Amino acid sequence: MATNILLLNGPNLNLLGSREPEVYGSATLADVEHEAKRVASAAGAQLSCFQSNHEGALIDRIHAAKSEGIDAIVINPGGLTHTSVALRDALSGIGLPVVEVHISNIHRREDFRHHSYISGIAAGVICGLGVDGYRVAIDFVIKKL
Ligand code: CA2
Repeated sequence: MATNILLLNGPNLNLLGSREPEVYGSATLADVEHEAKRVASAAGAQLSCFQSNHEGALIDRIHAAKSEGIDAIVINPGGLTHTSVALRDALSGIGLPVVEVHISNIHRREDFRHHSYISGIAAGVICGLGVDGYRVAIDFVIKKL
């Protein structure tokens, strides 16, 4: 059976490519999702995508993942990274491997971005590689998890 990956993006990542290109680059979320599907498909895996600006919608999608046969989650939780115990509990509650991705290097930015509630339950964390980090995470999930 093909590896089944869920790519999640949190609040404001729908704005990719439209503002702050110096921080987040010029690729749009549609570009990121298209490339993620291409990379997964080339490796014989399946990938579905979901973005929401709502914490509860992300948590509902995470809960549904288990019964849908998802094998691993790649997530950029956006600003919820630094605030959401609930998102962490949802991810740890379903027991699937998680890779956390940040486009920017959160450790070079404001102090409040240095702590992640997600990293402690993630198999791996990628930050600062721009949108290439999504591809690295997907490659890792397919080859190692
Ligand atoms: O570097 C990342 O990927 C972040 O997860 C992005 C979050 C930020 O709160 C995290 O600290 C780091 C913000 C996403 C907002 O994305 C935008 C994209 C374009 C324009 C405006 C916001």
